[in-house]
Amino acid sequence: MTVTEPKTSGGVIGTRMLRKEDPSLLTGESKFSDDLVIPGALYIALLRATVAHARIVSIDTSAAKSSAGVVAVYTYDDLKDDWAGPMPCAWPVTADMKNPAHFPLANGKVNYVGDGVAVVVANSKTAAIDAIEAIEVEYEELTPVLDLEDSVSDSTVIHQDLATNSSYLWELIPNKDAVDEAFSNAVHTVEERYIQQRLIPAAMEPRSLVVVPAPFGGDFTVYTSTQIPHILKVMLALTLGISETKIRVIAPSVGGGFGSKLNVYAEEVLALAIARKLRKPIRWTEERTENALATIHGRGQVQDIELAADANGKITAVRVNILADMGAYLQLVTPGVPLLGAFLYHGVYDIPNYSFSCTGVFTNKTPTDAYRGAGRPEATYAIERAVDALARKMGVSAIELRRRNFIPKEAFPYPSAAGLTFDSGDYAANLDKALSILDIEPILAEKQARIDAGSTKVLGVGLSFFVEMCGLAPSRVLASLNYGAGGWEAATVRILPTSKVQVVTGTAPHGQGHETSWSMIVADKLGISPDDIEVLHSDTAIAPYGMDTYGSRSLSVGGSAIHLATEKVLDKARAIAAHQLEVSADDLEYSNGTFAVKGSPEKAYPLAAAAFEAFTAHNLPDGMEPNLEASVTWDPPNFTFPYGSHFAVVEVDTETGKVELVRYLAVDDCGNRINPLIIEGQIHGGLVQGIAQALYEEASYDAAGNLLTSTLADYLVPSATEFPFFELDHTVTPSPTNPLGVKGIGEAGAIASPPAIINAIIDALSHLGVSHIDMPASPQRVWETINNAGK
Ligand code: MCN
Repeated sequence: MTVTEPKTSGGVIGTRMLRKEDPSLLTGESKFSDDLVIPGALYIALLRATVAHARIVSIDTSAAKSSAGVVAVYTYDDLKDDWAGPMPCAWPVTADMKNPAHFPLANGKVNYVGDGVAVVVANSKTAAIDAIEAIEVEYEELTPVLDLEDSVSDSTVIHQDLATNSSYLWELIPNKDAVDEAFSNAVHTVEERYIQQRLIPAAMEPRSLVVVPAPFGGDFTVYTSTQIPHILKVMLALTLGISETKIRVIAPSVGGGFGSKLNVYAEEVLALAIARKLRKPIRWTEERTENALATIHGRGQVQDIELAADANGKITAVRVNILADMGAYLQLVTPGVPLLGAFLYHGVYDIPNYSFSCTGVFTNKTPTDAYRGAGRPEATYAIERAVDALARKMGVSAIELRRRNFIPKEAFPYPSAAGLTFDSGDYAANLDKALSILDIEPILAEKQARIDAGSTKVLGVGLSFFVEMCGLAPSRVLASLNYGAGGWEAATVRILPTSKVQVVTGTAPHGQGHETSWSMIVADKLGISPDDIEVLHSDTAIAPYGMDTYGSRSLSVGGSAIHLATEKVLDKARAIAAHQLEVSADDLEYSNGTFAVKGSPEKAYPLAAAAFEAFTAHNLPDGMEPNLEASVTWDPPNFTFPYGSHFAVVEVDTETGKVELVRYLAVDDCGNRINPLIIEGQIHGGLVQGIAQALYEEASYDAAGNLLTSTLADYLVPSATEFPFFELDHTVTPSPTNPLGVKGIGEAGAIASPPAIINAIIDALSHLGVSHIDMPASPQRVWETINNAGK
């Protein structure tokens, strides 16, 4: 694939079109799973473990069973024949990866606070929740394993049958000797340890589902708040032993996922199993505290990173060892999350020698899995902090050191030492643009003036220059990583007899504005109004297959499939027009909904006429099938590699430790831009989540393994008032790996921002001897760091 410019002419791509989705979302017309009115539905509620690690001695459900409104109460033993196998993990990263059997309800032992112990089925939500209280469970408590390094020592083993807490060791060490040699010859080295705290995704809409059995025929419709209706359908079929043809999954409007709804959850399996057993609709919506306990967490790593550099600061090697917290069980893609970062610990730098290893370990905590950026924020944080540490050690500016090490633009497509091929980039130009906007000199002067005046409000500037791999695909590369699904995407474009257009996509948007973007792609190509285009998605009965939405893949893979299907349908329309005009298709040019003979514009044939002709099929070219419709399944040849410079300017109060974000500038490059308004919204959202990781959020546990941050009063999700207005700009290096020349943007903000903030805080405090601080940089932690500096 060598396309470097989008083949667009319609003037729609690149415009700030308002999102088509918003009027119905803002007026409440859009329906979420919990809004659906399903007569006769029963409700389920789960009794969850209140201890982190314990054997279940007994469960007494008798009182619950006789509670008002209760239809049934089930434990593992009651349902063990209702599923065909354990909960799925679709990413066995190594052949010998250890994966404990994980069932929707605990089998004799609980492994984290929140683990499901029993399920009540009742005729109202309140009756189900009340009956939960009546279940008596006797536990024999075991020592909880909470710390990653304690876990590795195996002093207490969580899953006895595995005989170890280590799930896997995954290594990417293309040439160990060369790495060792680079470190022996290095003039400068840094050796850093960073902690990636656990985060709670906290989507605004909690998880919610309704399973409706058909009155006859054994079919089920599963309405669920998911990012992956297609993958979920396959997984539910396999886990429950139900023919895939009998399951239809519909994701109605979904109020955010951020990776947490890229999963198969116990409640989905339980609801379907119980609906099958009782032949009744079953519904469930999680409480906010259940969301904190029983929806996956993100991050959770201890990162050791070392850099070797020559006298000039040219980095010659990077060596990384990670301990990754799997939590109590492996969810759908838990083990693979660190691998999504494994190839990026050299960042945007031309580092010839690379060594990465990751040990995935179990703890008695909520399972982890993909959270916005999944692996790539971790990698970016480590390399961008380590480069700053090296610059401090060498006494050169962090900006200058980055310039000395950038992959030069002439080197693209760039074969990285980690084994990827970076598609395109011009990092120096992007940094130049950011610096021209930032105007750093007055900020540095003010910073120094405040230090000289002995001010307690000090300033710092932090830079993070990120690159990520997204647009998850190609299938063959995902196969080499043992990922259990493809990376392609499917699209159908139909021009209907009335010349309205239907687009069917396999992507599953949950806040990303696909209905708008996909309409724009088709409108641009066909020269029609985006309002005449309807996008159908997130229903497995409408789109037979798709690979869903995650990994900032939807535009570069799904959008490209739509673009190609539109070209294909236009070719068919062109053939119809040529037949009607009795000319060769090559003699026709197309613009704004009409084919015309080149040089004779009066000889014209509208697209609308072709659409109607394809419907009546009265006079089609010989052998042509009726209907104006085309389908494409697109599997790109490579990932895409968006990048950008992010600058944070912070003011730190040295007396209270409070950090105030004064400015935040992001200059992103996501290749060609379909809708700048949506792009900016995506960057804003990502930035808020990344900055929240740096400053506010942490899933904290006590020594017994209780989650201390299980409400939004304790878990500090910031709001708009915590942020300055973000300054955004961009550069454009089209990706040569897809026909639109686009790269993903959905995760960029969350990937880039944490190191920008922490580097800025360290910059503000370095004159006090501070060279390290962990996230979140809460006022208390900053204050303690200042007071411990130099001790
Ligand atoms: N876009 C564009 N031009 C580009 C790149 C993107 O106009 N060059 C537009 C796309 O057309 C699309 C949107 O930006 O409308 C995001 O596209 P893309 O980067 O392909 O990402 P996905 O659509 O695959 O979304 C997934 C990504 C991920 S992985 C997480 S996590 C995330 C995110 O999107 N979760 C979100 N954004 C979110 N936004 C909301 N509101 N809620 C979430 O849960």
